[in-house]
Parts: sequence; C-alpha cells; structure tokens
Amino acid sequence: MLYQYEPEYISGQFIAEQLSISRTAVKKVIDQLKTEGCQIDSINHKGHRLIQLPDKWYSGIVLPTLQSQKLFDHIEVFENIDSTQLHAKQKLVGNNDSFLILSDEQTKGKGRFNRPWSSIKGKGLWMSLVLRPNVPFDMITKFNLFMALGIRDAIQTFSKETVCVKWPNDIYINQRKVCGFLTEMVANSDGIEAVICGIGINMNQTAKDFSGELAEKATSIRIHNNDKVDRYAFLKTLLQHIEYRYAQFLNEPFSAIREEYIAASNIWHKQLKFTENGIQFKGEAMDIDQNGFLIVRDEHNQQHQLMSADIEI
Ligand code: BTX
Repeated sequence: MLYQYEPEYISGQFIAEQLSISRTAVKKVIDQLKTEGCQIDSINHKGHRLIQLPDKWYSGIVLPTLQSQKLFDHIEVFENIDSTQLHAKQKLVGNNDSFLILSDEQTKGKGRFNRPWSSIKGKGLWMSLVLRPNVPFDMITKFNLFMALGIRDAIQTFSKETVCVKWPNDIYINQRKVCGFLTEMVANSDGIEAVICGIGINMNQTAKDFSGELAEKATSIRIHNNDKVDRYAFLKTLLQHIEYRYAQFLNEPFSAIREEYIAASNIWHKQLKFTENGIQFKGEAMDIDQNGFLIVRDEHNQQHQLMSADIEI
C-alpha cells in the first residue's frame, strides 16, 4: 500500500481498515519494514509515506505490478537461491503451469556451458520464465531471437545509450554486456513441454560492483541512466515487451523481425572470434538468414552457417 500511494502519506487507521487488521499490527509491520531498510517517513496524525525501498523484491509489490500480464499463472520470489533456472526446472515437472521465478541473489547463477553468472544481491534482475508454447522443438532457436528483441527494447527504454543485441544470447551497451540470457527446453517426440528462459540483467550496479574480468566486460543499466533504476517499473516494462514478442513468436516467422534484428545487432563489419562445437576460427559476420542462422565468412573465405556460437567481440 505504501508503494501504491507513494508519495502520499497514508494513516495507520486507513491501512488497518483496508487490510482488516488492527492498528497495532500495522505498526508492527511498518517497524519491521524499517528494520529491513525501507525508508518510511512516519508523522503523528498524518501517517506514513514511503521514501525509498531497499534493493529487494517484495512479492506484495511484484504481484500487483504484474497483475495485468497474461504470460504466466504464478510467481515465486526468493531473497536467495542457488539458481532460478535450476529451481524452475524442478518446479515445472508434473504440471502444465507457466510461471516466473525471481530472486534478489543467486549463489550458483549459471550461463551457457555452465559458466558462472555473477548475480550479486539486490543489484540485478535474476529470473527464469517457464512458458508452454505448443510448437515443435526446432522452434527453440527462433524463440531466443524474439526474446532478444524483447529484452533489448525493455533495456532501451531505461538507457540513454543505444542497446544492442549480440547474437545469440547477449545484450550489450557500448561494447559491454548488460544482460545474458539462455533458453533451455524440455521436449518429447510431440514437441516442447516447457521452455525455460533464464535472464540475467545488470540493473543497478555501479562500476565498482564489477570486479575481475567483469570490470572490463560488464555494464549495468544504471551506468547509462541518469538515476537508479526502479526495479518494479523495469520488471513491468520487461514483461510487457516479452509478452509482445512471445505473441509475435507464436504467430509469425523469424523473417517478420529479421531486419529489425539485424539492425539491432552489434556484430557487423569487424573481425570476430567464433567458437562452435569446440572449433574456433576468426571471421566476419555477414548476415542472419531467414531461419535465424548466422552466416559467417572465415579468414580463408569459407562460409559457415552457425546455429549457436560463442562470439568474442
Ligand atoms: P554466457 O555463458 O553467455 O555468459 C557467461 C559469461 O558472461 C561469463 O563467463 C562471464 O564472462 C560473463 N558474466 C558473468 N556474469 C556476468 C554479469 N553479471 N554481467 C555481465 N557479464 C557476466 C549468458 O551466459 C546467460 C546468463 C543467464 C543468467 C541467468 S540469471 C537467471 C537465470 N538463472 C541462472 O542460473 N542463469 C540464468
């Protein structure tokens, strides 16, 4: 309620009436929120006003914020988890639900090929989305391409600088990675049972939060925004864009977004290092074909069609 009424004051009496609880219970919860780091201004005879939230997901705000979305049935919010992706994979068994898993922190966040994904507490958006598209399993590559544009568009609305897609799994700002995502699936001979899209977005890190190799490689939305990013506003925007792109994925071929995807990509006109199936070579990205495969010309002028590769920029 404090978030909903911000920046107004609301009285303890009003909160108590709305929630059918006692004023003592309201006071207890407000005190607890303050110890958790919520900055709340409480004035006698006037009430309480939210000044600032801590860097934490409150399900009481996440749920109403995402109320209008139609992508999934339910949401689970954690303060700490090993990996939202691992948890999502356990939770999808034995049901047909679509759902979202969010956590403030991951202790074993994973990227592709089991690489570690840095997911420090309260700074990023670490989430896994389980969807149930009724499509053949070779559509998974196409799914990834649509998601990339959805994530790119959402980050762009919060960034002063241009946000690019780095085929097939990353989003970049100014040559640095702001987001990595991966799509895994559970399938049988009839098609896909579930798609699990794990998304890691650096939202509110400052430069000093990135150490080791990330000091050179990573960036956050905040670094390209005037201010700290409102995590709830960003989550809402992201899911709106994903919902739009998911509907597009279900109804249209990749060719419908091909030009948009090519224009959003940051891999053109430079020598790059590619690794696919353990084989490395240097070359130049030439095109993305009608199926979303990357066409590369190597140093020996040979052409390759890549389905999913690692690219060093
Ligand atoms: P990736 O394998 O393309 O990226 C991993 C590489 O990115 C690492 O080797 C490291 O160099 C770099 N890296 C690690 N952490 C960060 C970071 N926070 N920002 C920028 N660069 C980083 C991309 O894999 C897919 C990542 C998906 C992560 C999400 S988070 C929610 C979900 N749960 C989970 O365990 N994974 C997914």
